[in-house]
Amino acid sequence: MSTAGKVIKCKAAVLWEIKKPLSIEEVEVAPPKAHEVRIKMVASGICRTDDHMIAGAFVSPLPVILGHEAAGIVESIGEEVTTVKPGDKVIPLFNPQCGKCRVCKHPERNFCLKSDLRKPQGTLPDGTTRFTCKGKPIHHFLGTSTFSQYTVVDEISVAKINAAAPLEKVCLMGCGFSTGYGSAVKVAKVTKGSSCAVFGLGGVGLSVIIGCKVARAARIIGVDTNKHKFGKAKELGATECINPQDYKKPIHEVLQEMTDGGVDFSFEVVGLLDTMLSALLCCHDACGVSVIIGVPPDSQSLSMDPMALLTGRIWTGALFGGFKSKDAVPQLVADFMAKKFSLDPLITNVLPFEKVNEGFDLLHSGKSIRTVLTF
Ligand code: PAD
Ligand code: ZN
Ligand code: ZN
Repeated sequence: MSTAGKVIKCKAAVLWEIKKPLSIEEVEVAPPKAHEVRIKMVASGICRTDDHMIAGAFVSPLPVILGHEAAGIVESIGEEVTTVKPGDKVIPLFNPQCGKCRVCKHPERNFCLKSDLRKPQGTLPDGTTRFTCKGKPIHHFLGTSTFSQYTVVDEISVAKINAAAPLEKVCLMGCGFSTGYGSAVKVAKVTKGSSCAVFGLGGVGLSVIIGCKVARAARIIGVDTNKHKFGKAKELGATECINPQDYKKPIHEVLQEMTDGGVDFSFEVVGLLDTMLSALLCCHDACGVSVIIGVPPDSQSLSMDPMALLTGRIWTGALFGGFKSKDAVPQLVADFMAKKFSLDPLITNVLPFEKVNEGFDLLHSGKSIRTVLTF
C-alpha cells in the first residue's frame, strides 16, 4: 500500500534537551509539501557536529531530530519536484544548493543563502516542521534530520546518486568525507610535492588526508592528542604523525622546524580555538595556506596578531569542503564507484539505528572514526 500523501508513523531519535541522551520515539512524519521530498533512511553516519549540538556547543532549536550525514531512498515527492523521483537513491545535503542565490551563482563559493546553518531555525525553508511527537512539533536539524526512519527535506537539500551505490558507505558523502576531501582538493587546492599538516584525525581529518594524498602532497603530517588515531592516518597517507603532548615547545614551532619554516597547507579539523591558531601559525608565514574546518564553540572568539597575515599567509575556512553540494555529491559518488578512493577505513562501527547513543559513546571514547547507523 502506498504511503504517498499520508502521514507516516515511524521511529526517530529525538533530542529533547541538551546534554541528555537521544530518545527513540514514535514520530509522525507529514507528507512533503511542494518542492519537498520524503526520504526512507537507509544509513546515517554520526558526525562530531551532531555531538556539538548535544553538548550545547552548537545551537539550534529544541526538541530536534539530529543527523546530517546519510543516504536513503525517495519515498514520495511533493508538487513541482523535478530533480528526484520515488525510488531514487539520494543523499540529503546539510548545506543546500538553491542555484538561484548570490552565493550559488558565484563561481567558487558554496554557502547557499538558504542554508539553515546561517541562523538555525530548525525548520524547512517555509518556516514549519514536518515532524511531530506526542503532539509537539519537533525541529529539523540543518534541513536534514537523518536520525529518523523517514525524513522530509527541501529539494535544494537532496542529491540523486548512482543507483548502484552502496548506501551504507556513501552516506559519508553527506558530510565527513566531502568536507575533509574538498577542503584539501577544492578549498586549499593542495599541490603536488607540497607539505601539509592536519590537526585532528577523526572522520573529517582523515578525509583531508585522503584529499592531500590524491593531490600528491609529499609530506602529510597528522597532529592529534590521541595517538591511537595514528595507525589509520598512516594507512590513509600520513607520512608522519605527532602528538602535541610529547613536546615542550608549542606545536606550531615544532612543525615550522620540521618543514623549513612552515607547511604549505594546514587544516584545523578539531573545532578548538587553540588548534585554529596553531594550525594558522604552523603554515609558512609568506606562502602558507590554513583552512578552518572544525566548528568552533558557540560565541567564542579568537584574538591574533595581524602580522601573522600581513606577511602573506592565507587564512580561510569552508563548509562542506567548499563543494556546491547538489552538483558535487553525485560526482563524488561516481569517483567512489570508480575506486578513486575508499571509504572503508573511515567506517569503524556499524550499529542498528536504535543504538544511536552507543554510537555517541564510541565517538566520546575516541575508539571510533565513523559509526554508521543502519535502518
Ligand atoms: P572527531 O571528534 O571524530 O575528531 C576530532 C579529532 O581531534 C579526534 O581524533 C581528537 O582526538 C582530536 N583532538 C582533540 N583535541 C585535540 C587537540 N587539542 N589537538 C589535536 N587533536 C585534537 O570529529 P570529526 O572528524 O567528526 O569532526 C571534526 C571537526 O570538524 C568538528 O569540530 C566538526 O564539528 C567539524 C565539522 N565541520 C564541517 C564543515 O562543514 N566545516 C563538517 C563536518 C564536521
Ligand atoms: Zn557533519
Ligand atoms: Zn543558494
